Amino acid sequence: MIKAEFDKLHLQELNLGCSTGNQWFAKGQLLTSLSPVDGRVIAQVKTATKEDYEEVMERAKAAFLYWRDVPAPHRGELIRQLGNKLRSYKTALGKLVSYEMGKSLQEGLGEVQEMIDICDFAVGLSRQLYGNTIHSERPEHRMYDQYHPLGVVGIITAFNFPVAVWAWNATLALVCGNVIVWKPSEKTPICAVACQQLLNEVLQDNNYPEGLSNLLVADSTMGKLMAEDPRINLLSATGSTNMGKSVAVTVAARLGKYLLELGGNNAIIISPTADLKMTVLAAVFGAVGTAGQRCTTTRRLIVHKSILPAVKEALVKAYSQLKIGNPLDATNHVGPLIDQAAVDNYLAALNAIKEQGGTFLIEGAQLEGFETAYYVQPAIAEVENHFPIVQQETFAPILYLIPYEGEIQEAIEIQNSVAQGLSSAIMTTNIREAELFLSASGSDCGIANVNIGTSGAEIGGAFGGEKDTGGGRESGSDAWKTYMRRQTNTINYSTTLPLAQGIKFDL
Ligand code: UN1
Repeated sequence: MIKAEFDKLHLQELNLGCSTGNQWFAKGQLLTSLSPVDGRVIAQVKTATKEDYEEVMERAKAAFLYWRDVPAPHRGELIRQLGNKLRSYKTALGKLVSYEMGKSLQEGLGEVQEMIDICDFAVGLSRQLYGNTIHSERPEHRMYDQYHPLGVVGIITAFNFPVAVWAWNATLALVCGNVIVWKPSEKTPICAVACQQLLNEVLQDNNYPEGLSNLLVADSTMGKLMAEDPRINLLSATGSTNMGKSVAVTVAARLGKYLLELGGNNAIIISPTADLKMTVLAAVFGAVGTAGQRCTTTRRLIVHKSILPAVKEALVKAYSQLKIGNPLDATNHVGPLIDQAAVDNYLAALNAIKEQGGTFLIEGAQLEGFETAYYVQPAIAEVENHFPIVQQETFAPILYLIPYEGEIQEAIEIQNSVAQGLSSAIMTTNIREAELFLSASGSDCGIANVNIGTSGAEIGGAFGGEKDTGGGRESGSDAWKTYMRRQTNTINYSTTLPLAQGIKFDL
């Protein structure tokens, strides 16, 4: 089946993981992509070397000099065509995402839909890169601010959203007049080759030059090169907090710009007035969707003691209905983890929960009888928020239950008492609780929801979070401003030179 999808994505001939558009080259070692679904080899790609990187950067720099002068709505036209291309390849790309990453087919298709949505957003944006006009304090003067392209935008993405997170960055960066250099996760190189190939086809249709969109399939040393390189004007990196801290230090040392979207430790507060049916649906999708490997995955439920027995009962019932198995089979809810290292982390976390005093409502285990050893049982554990294991993000389907007894402030305090600050939610029908949760003394996260879960954000909002999540914002709202440089302009159309602040300087 997957071979046919490959052919549809025009991947038959490609075994090179470095591209500047039409041209593919790479001198590095072969990287083998194995599917976590059935353990089969999907394909091999040659990785990019340091020398290949130099070639890419030279072409990217040259392409920027051309692209920055193309009017923004014309840049938007390229993205409009990319959106259409993605519409026609949605099934093929969605299946590839599901097969290479292991998420359910529905979620693979959903990821491609996010790409299409951000294309639509970016097309509109290409006519709305607005600055302000400002009234000058000096007579016959005019002031405004405007936004110019930055240059080369580096994009580092993680395996869990192998195509959508690239699209969030790539589409905005391109309509803003930048060129892009993408280093995808080594765990999902074929998804990256497919995206680059689809964008290449659109670039070719428009006779655009090499270097506008570049791909570097390589290991993390390539990410390090990008972080150190002053030719990368913005480095947007998605991944673990450890990775982000290393990127931040390296980029900051050269006073460069970075945009970080790192780990989450997302909680849903369940108040006594919550609609239990909606709550369970939100919690279960949030906890087991993408097998717990979203940065927005629901990791903690902070439940009022009075409804804890009812919540537990409903969760056990819902988990007993979960179907675990091949994610390309649309009847399954949960696919495999990405690889053995992920399974090891999951098992280590289960041990740590026991050692630190937690108890299991649903025991976790590595499952047998599947096509690979990466399928695991989604687990639920009763814990205390301060346990070291609860404080860290384990990229696996482990849901923590934490009770609170008093008022909503206590639940908010627990919710905020972690290092990460990405996504958060409250399930309540009490307007006072909801408003407090959203107020300055409420959730400290970049995303705060009422009566929906922590994951599955729409592209229209700015996406990202505070504290150890890195502070960056991608995707919608005015996140585009990060991809541009701001300039303040003052024009004097009088015949005199009055100074600001009323200063007199007569000669
Ligand atoms: C991620 O896990 O890095 O909000 C991105 C969500 C998705 C994006 C997740 N729209 O769950």
